[in-house]
Amino acid sequence: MVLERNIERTLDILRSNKGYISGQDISEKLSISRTTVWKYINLLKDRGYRIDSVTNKGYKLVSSPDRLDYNELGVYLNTSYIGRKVIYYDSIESTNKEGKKIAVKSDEGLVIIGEEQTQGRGRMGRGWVSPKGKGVWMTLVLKPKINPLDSRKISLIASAAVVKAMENLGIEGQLKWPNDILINRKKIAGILTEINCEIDLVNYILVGIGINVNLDKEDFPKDLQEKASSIKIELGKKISRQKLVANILNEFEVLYDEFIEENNIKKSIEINREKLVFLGENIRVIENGKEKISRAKALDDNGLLVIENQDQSIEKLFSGEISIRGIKGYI
Ligand code: BT5
Repeated sequence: MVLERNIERTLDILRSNKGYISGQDISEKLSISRTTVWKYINLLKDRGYRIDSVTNKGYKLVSSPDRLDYNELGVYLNTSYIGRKVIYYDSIESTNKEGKKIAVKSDEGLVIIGEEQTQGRGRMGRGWVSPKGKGVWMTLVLKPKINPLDSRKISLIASAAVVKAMENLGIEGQLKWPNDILINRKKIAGILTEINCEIDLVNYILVGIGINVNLDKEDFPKDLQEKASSIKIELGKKISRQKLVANILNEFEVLYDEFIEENNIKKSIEINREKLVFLGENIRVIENGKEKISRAKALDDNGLLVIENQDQSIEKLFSGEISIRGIKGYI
C-alpha cells in the first residue's frame, strides 16, 4: 500500500512539472532517498510511462500509458462523486454484468471499466463488440431515490453527457433516439441502462456506455462494417480515451445533479434535442417485428419521440422495445 501510494505521489510530482525535476527535489518532497526515487521511476517505466532522465537535470514525464485506470482518468476529473472510485479490469465479460454483482454494496458514482469485454452486451440480449484498448466500455453505478418510472430519464442524461463530452473534445456527434450516438450516420456508441427496483424504490441503476473510440475497420465484424464506425475512423485521428471518459463523467455529474436536486432534466433534453438526428425526415419505426413509416417531428419535454404517422395522427414513442431507422442507409 505504501509503495503504491508513493509511486502515485511520484507520478503526481512528475505530472505537475512541465520540465525536468531533479531526483533530489522528488526525494525531499517525499522524504525518501534518491535511490528509492530511482526505483519508483523504473517501476513507472515498467508500467508504460515514458520518463526522460537527463544527468544534472533530472526526470521529465514524456507520456502516459493509454489505460483507463483511475491514475490516468483522475487527472482530468472535476467531479465530486461520479467516477471518484474506479474498478479497472484488463479484461472482463461485461461491465454491466459485473455491476449487477457488486452494485448493492457499492457507493453511488462507482465506475467499472474494462479494457476489453469478452461478452459485451447490447439491449434486448444483443451483443456488443468490445476489443481491447480501443474503446470505452464502462458502467456507472447509480442509486437515486426516485420513482422507478423516472429511471428512463437516466438514459437521456447519459446520452446527453456523451455527446456533450464529445463536443468538448471537438467531436460532432448526433443522437439517434433513444440511445445511439452517431457520427456521419454511423453508430459509434450505445448505452445500456439497466434497473433493479422494487415497486416504488430503485435499488440501483447501471448505465453501461460503450464507445468505439480508436477502433479500426478490421476491428468490426464484416456485418457491422457498414453501419458501425469509430471516432478514429470518422475523424482520421486517435482520440484520448482518458479525456473522453473524464469529460463524460464530468458532464454526467452536472446533468444528474440537476435531475436529483431540481427534479428536472431540462439541460439534458436541450442537448438531446440539439443533437437529434432524423428530425423532419421519414423514419422506419420498428416495434415487435412490425414496421411502419412515419415522420420524426420532435423530442418532447419528457424525452419521448413525437412522430407523425401516414394518416397524420401524432404519436409519442416511449423507448422500451422500439427502434427507429432511417429510410436510406443502415442506421
Ligand atoms: C446498445 O445496444 O447500443 C448498447 C450497448 C452498450 C454497451 C456497453 S459497453 C459497457 C457496458 N457493458 C456491456 O456489456 N454493455 C454496456 P443495442 O442498441 O442493442 O445495439 C446492439 C447492436 O449494435 C448489435 O446487435 C450490433 O448490431 C451492433 N453492435 C455491436 N457492437 C457494436 C459496436 N461496438 N459498435 C456499433 N454497433 C455495434
